Amino acid sequence: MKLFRRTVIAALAAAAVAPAFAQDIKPRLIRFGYGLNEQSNQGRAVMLFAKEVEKASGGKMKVRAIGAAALGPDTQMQQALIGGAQEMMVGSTATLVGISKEMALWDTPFLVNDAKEADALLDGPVGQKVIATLQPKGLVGLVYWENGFRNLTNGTRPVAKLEDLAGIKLRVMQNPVFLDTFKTLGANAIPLPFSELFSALETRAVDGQENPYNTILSSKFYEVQKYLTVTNHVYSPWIVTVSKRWWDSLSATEKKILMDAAVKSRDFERQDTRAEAAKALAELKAKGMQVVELPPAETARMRSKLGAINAAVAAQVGQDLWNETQHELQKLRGG
Ligand code: TK8
Repeated sequence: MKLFRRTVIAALAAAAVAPAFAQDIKPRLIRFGYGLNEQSNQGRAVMLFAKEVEKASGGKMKVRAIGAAALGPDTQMQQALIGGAQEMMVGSTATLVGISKEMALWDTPFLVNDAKEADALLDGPVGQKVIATLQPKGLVGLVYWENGFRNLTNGTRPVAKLEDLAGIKLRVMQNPVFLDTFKTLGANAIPLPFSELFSALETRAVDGQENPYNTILSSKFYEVQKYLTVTNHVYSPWIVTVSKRWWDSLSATEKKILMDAAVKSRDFERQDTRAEAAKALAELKAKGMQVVELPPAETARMRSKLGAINAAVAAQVGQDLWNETQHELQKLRGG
């Protein structure tokens, strides 16, 4: 009798901890890879995701967060997800264009003016249409996180006008739109995985790169780059993806646990990233970087050179999606 009562109490206690029902949740190990280090905005948000999943699954679903590209650069992890050798990752949408051509939409220079527009576009119907293109390719996209507005750094000279970019060996992501954008602007653009970037800058294999303030800070690029130009030339999203092969083996409860945690991680990540970015420029100056704010007239000159890039993106993602995007942006701008 005593034993029976104890068992009932234990069962009730377990149910209180994990309200979603045991048989719907199996013990799972989720290998979650990412490119930046643990101390970055990316690392902090992966940690939050891991905690949320463990909590919601009563400790049955464990997330093993593996940062600093220890599982390989974005493109390698994407293939591991497709093949089912890895469960989850977060990385740049830009490195997904070989898998989904529609992802190139987010590479359009100067597409959005601020974070509010970015959130509305990414979380709205356009962003959902782009995410949906991944499923037939073996990936399930859950949510977009903020990487952020990208800015230019280099170790050669202050870049204060278009002509200053001429001949600068600039690392770009492995993505044709970025490559063409910086070639068009006169730089010597070289595609490289992020995991090779610090050492390429250090050895002067390349002179410069472009990334949000947060990454310039967390990856310590200020140690190997003297000049920073505030260009805000494109807003980069990150995207949280799941192996479709693995996803299809999950119960509805398990899928919901992952999706809910992904949404929480997105909201946390955007806030955290924005708070960090607001302070980062001052910190980068304090670390010795020389900062140039690109004058609006120079931004306008750059934009006017990039007309052909926009047309190429429109052709790649399809004119319908492009028009819908422009229409959404007009609505957001009150037009
Ligand atoms: C991290 C990358 C990075 C991106 C880049 O894996 O490659 O420059 O901005 O955030 O996805």
